Parts: sequence; structure tokens; C-alpha cells
Amino acid sequence: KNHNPFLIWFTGLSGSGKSTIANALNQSLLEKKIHTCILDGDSVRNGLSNDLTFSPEDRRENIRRIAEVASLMINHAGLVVLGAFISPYDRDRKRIKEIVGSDKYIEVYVSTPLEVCEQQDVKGLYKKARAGLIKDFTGIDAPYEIPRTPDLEINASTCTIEEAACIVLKYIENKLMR
Ligand code: GGZ
Repeated sequence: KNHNPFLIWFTGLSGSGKSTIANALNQSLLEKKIHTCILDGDSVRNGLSNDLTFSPEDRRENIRRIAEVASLMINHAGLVVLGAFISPYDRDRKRIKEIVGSDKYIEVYVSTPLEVCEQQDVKGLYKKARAGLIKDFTGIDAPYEIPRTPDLEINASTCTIEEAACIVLKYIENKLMR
């Protein structure tokens, strides 16, 4: 069964819950027999973008590549693509929208506060960044520009992963069937 293909883009701080929510949503979509592809920082930065740093220029190039790949997946494979990247710059997120087309771009701002992300510090990266062992770390010594017009905003510290995934699913349901 074919579905309207588009990109669901999760943006937010490291440890905000982007990938976890995207994974939960991906599971729900697979159960509905919807063909998807999920991309996140872990996978992309180990391969496609393994030559890039976290400088503003390299983050921009990272996001451009991902948007171009997503565009191919949408237009050639008809997939619903889920992307979970910090994507801290407004102009870079604007460019994703231009690359895939504004009608095929859904922006989900995962707004879990820095304090919560840093306190949980699942990978110990905030601690390293505070100690100066990682530089250009988003939220510490690199900026995160808050999305001004996201389609959805979800603070993962105020709901469960299942609830968060459900909110996104509800939002995209009519878009899927169009
Ligand atoms: C931010 C960094 C950095 C720096 C390594 N700044 O929590 P994680 O580990 O798994 O997710 C983060 C991931 C971010 O990669 P993205 O491709 O999503 O970033 S961007 O969209 O800005 O290009 C984090 C890890 O990489 N990481 N160094 N300096 N995150």
C-alpha cells in the first residue's frame, strides 16, 4: 500500500529524546505497514558525514546532505522519512524545507530543557563539554536557535515516549492518507 511520502524532522538538544521518540513513532508506522526510513546523528555521523565536525559550516553541510538523501528517499522510494538531528541553526532548517519541499516537511521541536538533558547526561557528553573536553557542544559553547514555527513542540520531560510518539502520529495521520 502506498502512502503520501514526507519528512518528519525532529530538532532539539543532545539528549532531548529526538531519536527515542522517532524510534517509537517508527515502530508505530511499521505496524501500520507504512514504509519508513529513520536517520539520526549516530548513524549518519559514523558514515555519510564522518568527515564533518560540529563547526557551524560542517553542521550546515551535514544537514544539507541529510536533506538531499531524504529528498531521494521521498521522491524515488516513496518513504516516510524520520530524521532526528540537533540541527541548531534556523537557516539550515529552512534549507531542509526548501530541499524536500515545504509541503513534505514536518518540523517537530523536542523542547526538553537544557537542565534536564544535562542532568540526565545519558552519554556523559555534557560533563565532557563542561570540562572543555568537547568543544562546540550545543547548549554549552555552541548555540541552539529555538524553532519559531515548528509544526509541533514536545517537551519530553513532561510526557512518556509513547505519548510523544502518539502526538506526532495523530498530527501526521491525515497527511499519510492524502
Ligand atoms: C553536539 C555532539 C557534539 C557537539 C558530538 N555538539 O546525544 P548524541 O551525541 O547521540 O547526539 C549528538 C550528536 C549530534 O549530531 P547531529 O548530526 O545531530 O548534529 S547537527 O545536527 O548539529 O549536525 C551528540 C554527538 O553528536 N555530538 N559532539 N560538539 N553534539
